[in-house]
Amino acid sequence: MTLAAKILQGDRMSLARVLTQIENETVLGLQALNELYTHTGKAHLIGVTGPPGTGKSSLVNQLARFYRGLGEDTPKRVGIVAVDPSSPFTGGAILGDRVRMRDLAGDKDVFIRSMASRGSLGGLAVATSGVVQAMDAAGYEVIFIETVGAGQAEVEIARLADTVLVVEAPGMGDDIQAIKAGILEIADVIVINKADRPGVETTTHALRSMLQLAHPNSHLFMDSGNSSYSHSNADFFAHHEAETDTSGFAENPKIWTPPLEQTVATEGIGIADLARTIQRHYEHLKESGELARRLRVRVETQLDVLLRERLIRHWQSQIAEEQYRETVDKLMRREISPWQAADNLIDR
Ligand SMILES: Nc1nc2c(ncn2[C@@H]2O[C@H](COP(=O)(O)OP(=O)(O)O)[C@@H](O)[C@H]2O)c(=O)[nH]1
Ligand SMILES: [Mg+2]
Repeated sequence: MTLAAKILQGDRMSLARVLTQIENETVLGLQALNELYTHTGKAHLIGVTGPPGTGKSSLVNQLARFYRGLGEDTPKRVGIVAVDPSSPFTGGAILGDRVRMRDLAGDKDVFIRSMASRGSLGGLAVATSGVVQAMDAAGYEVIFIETVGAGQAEVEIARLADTVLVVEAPGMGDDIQAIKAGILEIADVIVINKADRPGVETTTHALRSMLQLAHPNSHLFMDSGNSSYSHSNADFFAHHEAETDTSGFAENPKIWTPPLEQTVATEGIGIADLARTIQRHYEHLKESGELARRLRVRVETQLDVLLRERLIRHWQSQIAEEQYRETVDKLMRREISPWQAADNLIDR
């Protein structure tokens, strides 16, 4: 029996082994993914991102407990992928996660995997997507993708998800500029965790202002035909306008308004509400056709990365090292331009 077949039968050991193969991009890993791919596309992928220390792992732990039946009648199987794009080591942050997610240890319907940086960012995103696909095929119905930090890497990885939670915390609100507008743009739900700490209102207010500042002309957006879905913070602004002018804009089922949710992850406060909001977003994605659209973008992105990789590898196997060196020498002597050099090396 192949590893993939064992995974489809629910064998955790085989899944763990295949995930390692996928991370290392081995032939065995790729073979397994080929076999597993037709079984993917069923899981709800939830991205969790935001600055370090805001409580992402604690939140994932609580949400996972919720999905495991603490707050729901039908328990779901939960997969968790913790990605650290900043570190090549599975060091401190991940160890901390283990402690935060201790509650889930021993539950055979929860699968936790940590991934650290290896090589290129594109490579990490592809590896993460492979790991998520294997978990999806293995029957994990809700899969969390937690990323550390708040840079471009996080945005790339968060895009792998259907629903993106951006987690912030009070105190960081004082330094609101630190919150990258880019990270708010990809948010489907904004979570203000550590709501037990002073300054929650300040942070909430600051985040609202940030969203409005990012789209000062959002009223123009509101007036335009709003039948098309826009994954934009303008929707958020529009919602607040709608609350007062009762234009009914917010009632448009095709428009998603990224809500702000307050939680205390360490106490489990606000988790049920957050889970409901996540579910509402998933329903919205399905009803509006946005789920299919995001899936298509994801499939295209993955295909593009793979094509690029393979084309370069193919090209490298065709070209003599000697010819490459000679071309660089010519470039150094300014005999040809880099554009000519590239052309020369490609259409020989
Ligand atoms: N006071 C308070 N502390 C929290 C809360 N959520 C998490 N923490 C603590 O904040 C620290 C960082 O949490 P962690 O989940 O590792 O954050 P991450 O880096 O975003 O994954 C830990 O010491 C948690 O116990 C909360 O809601 N309130
Ligand atoms: Mg964490």
